[in-house]
Amino acid sequence: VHRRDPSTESETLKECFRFLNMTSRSFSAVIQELDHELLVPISLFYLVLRGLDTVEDDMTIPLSKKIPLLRDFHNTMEIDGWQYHESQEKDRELLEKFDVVITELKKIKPTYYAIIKDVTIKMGNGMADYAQNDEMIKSGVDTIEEYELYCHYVAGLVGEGLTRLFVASELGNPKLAERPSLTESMGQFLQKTNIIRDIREDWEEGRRWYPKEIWSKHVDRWEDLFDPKQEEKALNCISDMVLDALKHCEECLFYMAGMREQSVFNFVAIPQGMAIATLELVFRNPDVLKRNVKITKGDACQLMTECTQNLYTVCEVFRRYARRIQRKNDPRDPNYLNISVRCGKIEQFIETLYPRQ
Ligand code: PS7
Ligand code: MN
Ligand code: MN
Ligand code: MN
Ligand code: MN
Ligand code: MN
Repeated sequence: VHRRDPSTESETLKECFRFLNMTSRSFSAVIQELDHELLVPISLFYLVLRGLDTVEDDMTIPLSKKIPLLRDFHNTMEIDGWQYHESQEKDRELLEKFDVVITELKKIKPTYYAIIKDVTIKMGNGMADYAQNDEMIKSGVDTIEEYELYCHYVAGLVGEGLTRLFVASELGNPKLAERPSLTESMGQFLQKTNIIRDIREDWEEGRRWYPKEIWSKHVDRWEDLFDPKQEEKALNCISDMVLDALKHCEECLFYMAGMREQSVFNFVAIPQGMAIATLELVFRNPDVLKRNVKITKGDACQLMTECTQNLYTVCEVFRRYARRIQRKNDPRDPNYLNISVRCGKIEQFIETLYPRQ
């Protein structure tokens, strides 16, 4: 069922949907299948955060301009006619015509608007705290705690905002709002996967999100991860990062068990399924150190089918990829045993949800 009805849409809203299709590969389709009540609010939520992220990612904007832009974005998104023409990023057209998003934001229910604004305040300030720059002597994150705080700002808060929208619209189980750690895990799992996969691209752009607390166990200098002679150590470092991301799986499955509406279930489950498949793809894969890897179209299609059914089929996806990670696990990896135990725990958890006789 297609929930959009273009005949009732204003020109500015049509433009917003064009931006949604232009800027998001994985989210645009699932967002547009959402229940009518949340379709426009979540599309605009996405575009606001995409605008903020376009500023964050643009390494041609000096920090003296970028930091105030990020910190003030929640005020900026209320200024009629506001546009930004100084970005060099791929999605710069969104900022160049951001006034259409502002126009449409003013039409949504105040409850929904307040949630979007609250997340924008917190995310913009968090991004500003972590803004990196190549002239900086100390660049990148040091501890796992700092790494998780960054993931909280850019993804945990999205989860929080979405959960508040699901509950406010009565499409989500109100009990979810009482379990912030489940919501946080949903965001952490997606963001950590993105960071693990983007190691090479982020480094080429002058950013480093892997925490020193993890990579320094494997190499002396960050650059050594990209030295072909030290490939084995780099793969062990990626394993360490994958092991850390896998700790969120059980809470993600638990969160998804709380969904009560099919379009919302699909919207939350598809990205999670893509994430576990991506973790399996990057695990012990030397290509990650050289270029951006992506799951195949065929795998993505199968995942879409499986993640739009029910919790059981999503559990099957998690179990399949946990087993594939087990199979690729290398006894020479210092985390061999930890990874094996972690994958076993995920399988056990699924077993408790759906016991076999
Ligand atoms: C469902 C409880 C409002 C739908 C969905 C734009 C993707 C872009 O792509 O390295 O490598 O450049 O710069 C929890 C989505 C977390 C976020 C974070 C799930 C908004 C989104 C802005 C919570 C998505 C995780 C930056 C920040 O990384 O990316 C539930 C909707 C979700 C946007 C994502 C992305 C961060 C990001 P890239 P970056
Ligand atoms: Mn980005
Ligand atoms: Mn970013
Ligand atoms: Mn321009
Ligand atoms: Mn990234
Ligand atoms: Mn990027």
